[in-house]
Amino acid sequence: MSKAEQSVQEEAVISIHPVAGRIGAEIRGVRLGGDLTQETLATLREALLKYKVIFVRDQQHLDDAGQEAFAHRLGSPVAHPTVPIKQGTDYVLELNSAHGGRADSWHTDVSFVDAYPQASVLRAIVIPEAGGDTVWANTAAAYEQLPDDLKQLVNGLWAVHSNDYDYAAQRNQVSEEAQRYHREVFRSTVYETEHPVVRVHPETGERTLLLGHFVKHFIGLSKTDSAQLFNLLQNHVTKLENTVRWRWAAGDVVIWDNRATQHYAVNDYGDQHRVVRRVTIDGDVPVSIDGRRSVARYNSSDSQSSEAESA
Ligand SMILES: O=C(O)CCC(=O)C(=O)O
Ligand SMILES: [Fe+2]
Repeated sequence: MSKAEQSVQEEAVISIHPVAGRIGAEIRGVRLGGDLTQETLATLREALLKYKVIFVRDQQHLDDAGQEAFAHRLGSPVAHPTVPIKQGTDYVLELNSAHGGRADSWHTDVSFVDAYPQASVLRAIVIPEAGGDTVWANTAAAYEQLPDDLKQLVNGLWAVHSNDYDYAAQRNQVSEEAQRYHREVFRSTVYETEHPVVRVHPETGERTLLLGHFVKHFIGLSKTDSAQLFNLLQNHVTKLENTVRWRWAAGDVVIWDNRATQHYAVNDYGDQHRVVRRVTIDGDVPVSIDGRRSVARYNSSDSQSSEAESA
């Protein structure tokens, strides 16, 4: 690279281009990595809080280590509680369509633990020629758009989230392999956590709806009532006006605020190969409108260890 080209790159102006009306912006003029300036980092953070999900094209220079180094700049990366990390990495979780890795139902990442990740950084490795988009929904806008009477209903409501949820019921097509993976790996340790349905965002102060497919039931409601209320509320979260859809290209990096969004990986690409890699950033324990904190009430490895101790 000549001196002149280098200085053009150093001076590259970062620009922000909203993608949908209520969520999502593409950031141009940035080269992600562990060596970002404080100024660039502040710009990214601000955009993330405002737009909830930010898209960066053409980050082919990043490898797994580079993705992890970038994640370190956003906070403390954290491994998934049950799914093994990709070999040779510290935190990378790979979703490979060839091995049943298709996240085709609406969720907030890892919401079955109390301090679930504040953000996820997802990098596209192999993308089908057509299909395989991802959709994000803005859970702050979803709360804001609720009619007042529904706001009253959810303001004091709490839900139990677990990784032992009904995996097959939430999807149209589920392969044998995916079901086995869910049973043997994903819920190898079972977690249950009580979260407020309305979480106050720790940085923006916005009220967000905390739902998604890890919800088992609402506290104080029967399974049947819970299911109906869940569908009603989820329908508000995932209204098209509230979403943004991204057409991936290999080398894209997408970062979302996991405290203010849900997402869904569209499973419309059949046998085509799709691989994405994720690093999540540690989060804090949610707080309700009335200042109560989420409670982790169970995890099956704890109960095994206490049984072992008492035996
Ligand atoms: O495959 C995708 O686009 C998203 C997968 C997902 O749910 C995640 O990485 O958290
Ligand atoms: Fe996810």
